[in-house]
Amino acid sequence: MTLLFCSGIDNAGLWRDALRRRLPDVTLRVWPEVGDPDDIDMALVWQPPPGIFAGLPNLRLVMSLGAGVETLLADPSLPDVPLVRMVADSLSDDMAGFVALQVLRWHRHSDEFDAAQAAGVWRWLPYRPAREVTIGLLGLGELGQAAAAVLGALGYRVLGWSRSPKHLNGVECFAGPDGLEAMLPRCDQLVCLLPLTADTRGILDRRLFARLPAGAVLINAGRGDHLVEADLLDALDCGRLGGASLDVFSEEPLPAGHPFWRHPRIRVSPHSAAATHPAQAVEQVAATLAAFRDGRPLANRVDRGRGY
Ligand code: NDP
Ligand code: OXD
Repeated sequence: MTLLFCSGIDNAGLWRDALRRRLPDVTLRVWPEVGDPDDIDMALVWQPPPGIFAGLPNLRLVMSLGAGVETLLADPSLPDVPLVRMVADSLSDDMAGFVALQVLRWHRHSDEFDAAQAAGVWRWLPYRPAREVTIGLLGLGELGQAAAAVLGALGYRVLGWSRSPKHLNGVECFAGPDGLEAMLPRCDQLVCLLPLTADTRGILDRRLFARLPAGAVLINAGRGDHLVEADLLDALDCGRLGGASLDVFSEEPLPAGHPFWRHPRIRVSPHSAAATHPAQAVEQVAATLAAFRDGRPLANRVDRGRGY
């Protein structure tokens, strides 16, 4: 088996070490040093150059280094072979931690206290008990469920929305368009952990913001194209929304001079909510390759019809 690794951001050296240790019988090539393209039968990629697959005629399996696969699905050169996305406990832990960090930051006046400290002012501010604060999650998959568990452990009331109906301990679950309409007016903070698909693109728009309680907070760690940027700016500027934490953007890196950088009610992070750590994620790669070799069903296989 010959595996091509291609990522502009993941550390190829760490991945090489992890793969060699865990899968010594797999031959590794690191983009752009492909060698003979006919040798490559598997690829492990994050946002590879568009069209990359056209030059790999013997590819039998593609694995995504990320959980979201919208970029791969949009590449017409992607062959009709199994596509497996990243699911790892460490990714879920990281995302749950990011969501908790942002929820607490807005709920517990973290920015106001930073500003007060900078001014040398002792400033007490009231806050509601966590059990009276409701957090809505858009997406109840691997990451949404991990976030729900941590928020629940912190005492928050957790609501969650998915495409198919669910029953989850400690989460009041909603599904489908009617479920969303019912959930939104109850959310003090709304967290987007959806995949980007034709159905979810632009979902965070003025219509959705109008359904939230006045002053609600938005946290987007899904994809930048879930958000209609101009609608967010309007909603913040008129007070409909109280703040936003944004980890993902339509254009990444977020361009210099973009209004999000300096908006007083927006907190920007550089697509760092959850990372794929090689030492942990290599276990999923190994499990996928073992199942593939044995002809067993592949876990975390992307359903191309659904788009995630
Ligand atoms: P999953 O596929 O496990 O979960 C997706 C969830 O979204 C499911 O609950 C699914 O519903 C729901 N969903 C999808 N489409 C719709 C729809 N039209 N209406 C309602 N619900 C819908 O994905 P993950 O949790 O693993 O990842 C989610 C996303 O998080 C990724 O696609 C990626 O975009 C983003 N991400 C961001 C990172 C970051 O660092 N910022 C890191 C990793 C991922 P159902 O359960 O019914 O299928
Ligand atoms: C992912 C991501 O999809 O990092 O894993 O956004």
